[in-house]
Amino acid sequence: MPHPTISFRHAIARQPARSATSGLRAEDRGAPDIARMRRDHAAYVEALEATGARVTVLEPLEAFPDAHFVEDVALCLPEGAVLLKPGAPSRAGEVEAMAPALAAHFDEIRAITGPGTIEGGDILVTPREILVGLSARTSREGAEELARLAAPWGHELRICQTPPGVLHFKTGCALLDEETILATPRLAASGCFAGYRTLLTPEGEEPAANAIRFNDKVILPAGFPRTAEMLTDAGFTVTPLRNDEFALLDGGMSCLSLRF
Ligand code: CIR
Repeated sequence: MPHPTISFRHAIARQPARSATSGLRAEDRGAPDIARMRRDHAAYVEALEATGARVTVLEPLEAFPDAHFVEDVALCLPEGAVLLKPGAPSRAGEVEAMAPALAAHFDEIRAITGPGTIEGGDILVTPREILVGLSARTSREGAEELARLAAPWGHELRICQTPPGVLHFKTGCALLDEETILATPRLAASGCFAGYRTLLTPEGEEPAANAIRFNDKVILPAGFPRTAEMLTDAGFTVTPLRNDEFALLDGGMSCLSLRF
């Protein structure tokens, strides 16, 4: 049976802007439909709220097409928040826009100043450590600066590698409970989850790994029935949510919220 996990009382999300049609993507598979994207975003917020959490939904930012992927610009820890430094130049200005929302919840806010870069999608916080996957967006210098900022709060950071060609570390993994990680076989094969219990996405269902455990739910992108069944059999309560539009922009379930 799943172990109890850290509970979340708040989340911050941001509505997609009309400019989201020009969001970054590794491969152009067509522009997302904004109306559908907003409907799916609303369903996501509702799913978080249904667990009893309060969700702050920020206004769209037309100047920043990827700004609804709020996870990448900040890290929320129990002791305080860290403003990050995206590796995508077009996303740099999103950080400043997030600061006021964090100030409403955190007394202590630190900031990555560079020269390294680090995006939240590359950070997996577990009860024992902070795992950071180096990627095209997250540099060793960025990870090391985060390690220095988080150490006085009692957090240890371990540097891993996001597989080449994969946008973010958490594109391929999610923390399901205090000791269990859902991961793609490719990411798990790197050995970075040694000491954890891992559940692997079945072949062909790798995008399902971009999931989140939020209070009593595992929120999973819809369309991955074998993963959903595996998690249900393992004792988790699974909530599948449509993710087609966000997937066109390389987004999954974790990137749409900051959770604390
Ligand atoms: C980007 O390339 O930055 C966005 N289109 C997608 C960001 C997804 N973020 C995440 O998985 N944490």
